[in-house]
Order: sequence, then C-alpha cells, then structure tokens
Amino acid sequence: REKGRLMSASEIDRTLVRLAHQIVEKQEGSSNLGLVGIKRRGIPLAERIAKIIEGIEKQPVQTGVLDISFYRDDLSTAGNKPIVEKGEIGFDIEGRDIVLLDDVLYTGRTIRAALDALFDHGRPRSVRLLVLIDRGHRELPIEAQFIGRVVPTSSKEIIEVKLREVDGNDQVLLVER
Ligand code: 3GP
Ligand code: 5GP
Ligand code: MG
Repeated sequence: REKGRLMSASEIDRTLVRLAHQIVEKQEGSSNLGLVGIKRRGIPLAERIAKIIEGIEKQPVQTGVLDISFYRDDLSTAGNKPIVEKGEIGFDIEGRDIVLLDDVLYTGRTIRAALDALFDHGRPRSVRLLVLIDRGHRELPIEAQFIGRVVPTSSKEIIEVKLREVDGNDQVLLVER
C-alpha cells in the first residue's frame, strides 16, 4: 500500500547533482576516483553520477559493479545473509578512492559483504558509501558519507526506489508492506 511519494524524477535528478558535487569536493577532483554500484539499482546510480562528475571535471570516471544478492527467507529481518556473486568489478581498484553506491541503506549487511568482496579484488586507498535513501535500522557500525535523504521508517515500511533504467520511470515511494 502506497503511503506517499518521497522523491519525484526531478528531485532525484537534483539530488544526484548535489551528491556528485559532494564527491568531487571530498575527493578534490575525480582523477583517483572509482565508483562501484551494488547490484541492481546501485548500478544506474553509479552511471548517472559518473556522467555528472565527468561534466564537472572534464575527464572520464571509472565505474564498476558488485553483484550482491540478499539471501533471505523473509525480507529484512535480523541475521539475513547477503551473498556475493562471482564476477569482475570492471576496473583495477588498487590504490583508488572508491565510492560504493546503493539505493537504500538499511541493516548495513549488504555493505559489509560489499567491503569483503571489494578487498578480495585489491586494496583501495579509501572507501566511502553513497546511498539515495538511508532508512535507518542499522545492525552494524556502517554509515554513509553521501546521502540523498534520511527517511526514518518502521520495519513494516519499504522504500520503493524506481529508476528508469530498471523500472521505466524515476521516483521514490514509501509503501506499507
Ligand atoms: P536492488 O537490487 O535494486 O537494490 O534486496 C534486493 C532488492 O529487494 C533490492 O533491489 C531492494 O530494492 C528490494 N527491497 C525492497 N525492500 C526491501 C527490504 O526491506 N529489504 C531488502 N533486503 N530488500 C528490499
Ligand atoms: P541492508 O539491510 O543490507 O542495508 O540492505 C539490503 C539491500 O536491500 C540493499 O541493497 C538495500 O538497497 C536493499 N534494501 C533494504 N531495505 C530496502 C527498502 O526499504 N527499499 C529498497 N528499495 N531497498 C531496500
Ligand atoms: Mg539495493
């Protein structure tokens, strides 16, 4: 059941522009930067932000992918286990300043698995985290440095992130499961 729209297409656009500028500010440019999108909707987020940063800095931005699926019997109860799928990130992360990107940050377990997977591929100089929505309920000491919006949720609520590359349209909805 839909309880409200948290972001429209133009709000998502503007938020990604802001986050791109924050990354460039924090990294003092983009020459050592590498963006790594997590599985489905982190990937279009990484591609869009890379494009915006390329427009600002006038040089290509490395982007790659981590495929982490969430193994679970029921959605989002404590103790669920993210599974890292085999596959290449797509560029050499050694010595780079990596930004991981995901649509929603919840328990933090996916990001913990992502960090494990990342370090199997090399040793980055730094790793930061970007999420479009931080919905709270962390079960691990993990936080995002670049955040679209903080949305306090109950455990019965779900954030529906729709991105045109995956869903055909751009919006963020709050739904009651
Ligand atoms: P994503 O692949 O685009 O990140 O976790 C797998 C998918 O299920 C995610 O899509 C996510 O959007 C969606 N999802 C929606 N609600 C939840 C939730 O409460 N917990 C988890 N783990 N995934 C959810
Ligand atoms: P985690 O609990 O590990 O932080 O989140 C697990 C995965 O499920 C992440 O990829 C995260 O993006 C996704 N996720 C968790 N809760 C939600 C939610 O309410 N909505 C959406 N769209 N994704 C979620
Ligand atoms: Mg996700």
